[in-house]
Amino acid sequence: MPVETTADASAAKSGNAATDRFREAGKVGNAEVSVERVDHLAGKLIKAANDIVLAERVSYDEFNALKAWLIKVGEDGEWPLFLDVWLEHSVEDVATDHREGNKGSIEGPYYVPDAPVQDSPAKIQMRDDEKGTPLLFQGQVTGTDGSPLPGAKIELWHADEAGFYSQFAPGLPEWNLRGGFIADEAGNFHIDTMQPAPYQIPTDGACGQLIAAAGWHAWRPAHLHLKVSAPGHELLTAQLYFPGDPHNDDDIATAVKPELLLDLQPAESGEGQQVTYDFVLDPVQ
Ligand code: MBD
Ligand code: FE
Repeated sequence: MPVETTADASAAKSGNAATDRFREAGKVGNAEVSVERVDHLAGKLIKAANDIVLAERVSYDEFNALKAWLIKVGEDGEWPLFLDVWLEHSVEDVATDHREGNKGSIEGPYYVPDAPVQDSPAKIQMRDDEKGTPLLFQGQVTGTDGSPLPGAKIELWHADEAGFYSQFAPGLPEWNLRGGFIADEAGNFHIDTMQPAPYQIPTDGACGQLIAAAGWHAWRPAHLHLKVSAPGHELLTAQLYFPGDPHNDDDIATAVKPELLLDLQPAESGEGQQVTYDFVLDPVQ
């Protein structure tokens, strides 16, 4: 078997990896959803679809195109991608609209738990010849009452300069550009990483087929993914974005919020950029 590289990346590989990851994440089969709630929600969804068919006079050709496409979404393992791109942002809004601390954003399909953890200050795992612009990401984690949260954990994961995520595109070291970081006794963290590229969702799978058929674009703006946690506080899942990215205003995943834009400065080290971004966590209710 020849060694795989990122040139061998495909929709089905990243999609099936995301599907496997979801199955392993312990989110399946442990939800308590009552018969009444399923009746209500599934009933509403089916009625909404029927209303569209009747109002838009959907033909058998269109119905069969939908059926074939839904089959392909499963074959390509792209249900996590499809749902996270086009639906998760609303679920995230509902889940977090009570918060007074930081705005969050969607997790997306490419989180992997249990990345290697280091004490801050630290450098995220990357290849010796990792390409791109160095990025120093630093800040402080506090509670909504302003008190610092010593030992808060910041998990960071993001794409590389070519737009690939380790463990979802072949040919990358397992934990490349993924890691956990423990803030110091004042809640401060300091992480050296590399600026990610804008991300185009795979074009050669079912989601790409829909995007092409509808004449949409497949881009997400460049982003950092984060989970910030501290005992007694709600887990914050967020993404942070780079001002000036052409897709900040038309993210395919509708996951950009003004509060999540970074204020980048030239790095004091002289290499690349640096940014300070503080996190405020809500207490557990
Ligand atoms: C991503 O990198 C992502 O963050 C989301 C939400 C969907 C697809 C790819
Ligand atoms: Fe992402």
